[in-house]
Amino acid sequence: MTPEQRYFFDLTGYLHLKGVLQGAELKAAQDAAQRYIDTPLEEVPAGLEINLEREHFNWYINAFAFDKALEALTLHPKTWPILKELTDDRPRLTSGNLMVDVHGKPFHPLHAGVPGAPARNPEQGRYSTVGGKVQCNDLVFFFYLTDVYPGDGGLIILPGSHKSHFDYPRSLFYSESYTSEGGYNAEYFSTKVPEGVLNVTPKAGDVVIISELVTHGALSWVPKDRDRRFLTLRYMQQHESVRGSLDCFSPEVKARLAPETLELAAPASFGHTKEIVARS
Ligand SMILES: O=C(O)CCC(=O)C(=O)O
Ligand SMILES: [Fe+2]
Repeated sequence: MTPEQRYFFDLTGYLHLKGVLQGAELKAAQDAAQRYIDTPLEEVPAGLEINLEREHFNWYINAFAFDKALEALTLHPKTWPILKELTDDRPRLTSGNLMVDVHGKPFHPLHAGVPGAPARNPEQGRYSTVGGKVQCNDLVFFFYLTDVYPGDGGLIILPGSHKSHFDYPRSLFYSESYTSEGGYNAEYFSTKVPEGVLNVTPKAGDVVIISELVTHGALSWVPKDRDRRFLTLRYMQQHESVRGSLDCFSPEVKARLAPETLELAAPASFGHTKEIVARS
C-alpha cells in the first residue's frame, strides 16, 4: 500500500482503485459474468445459484467459482498487496458473488456490517491500526465490470463512519428507507446525494475497497438501458470464525477452485502463515 492509499483508507474507510483490470483481462471477466447471467436456471452448476428474487440486486451466487477469469480476481496482483496489508498478512476469502443492479430495484439503505460497539461482541468487525498499519477484519472488494456515471445512482458511503463512536442514526439520511419495524423499505427509491454522503462512480475495471464497518448503501439505479455489475469479494482475517461459520463454501464450490484459491478461502490459526502469503 502506498502512503497515500494508507492515509486515504484510514481517513475515509474506502479506496477507489482505477483501471485495475484492462484490455483482455477486463474483457475476459466481463464475458464470464455475461455467460453466468445467460445460464439457464436449470443449467447453473452445483453449488452456484442465480437468485433474481432478492431485494436490491440480481444475485449470481459464488460467481468467483463460475469461471477462471473471475476466480483470478480473488488474488489479483494489483489488489493482493493491499489485501495482505489490511488483513495483516492473514487473508481469507469468505464470499464472492456477482451482483447486478437494474432499474426498478429499491434503494439499498445505509448500513454497516456490524452495528453496535465491537466490545459487545468479539466476533464483530474491528478496525484499528497497529505498528503504523491498518488492520481490518471485515473487508469488501468490489470489482466493477460496467461503468457508473454521476447521476446513474449506485454505491454511497459515509466517509469516516468506520471510526464513528456512535451508532448511525437512521433518521439522519433517507429516513424513509427503513420501515418503522426497522426493516428495509422495499417501496423506497432515492437518487439524492445529501451533504455528507458520497456517491462513488467507478468505471469498468475499477475496484472499490471498503471496510464493511463504513456505513454504505446504494442509490436506486437510474439507467434503463444499462445495469451495474460488480463482483463482490469479501475477506476477513483467517482466524475469524465468520460469525459462527467456519466453512464458507460447499464441497461443490471447492471442487471448482485452484489450490491457491482454496488456501485463500481456508480458515487458519492466527500464527499460521499461508503459502500464498509466504511466497509473495
Ligand atoms: O450496491 C452497492 O454498491 C453496495 C453493496 C453492499 O452494500 C454490499 O455488498 O455489502
Ligand atoms: Fe453492504
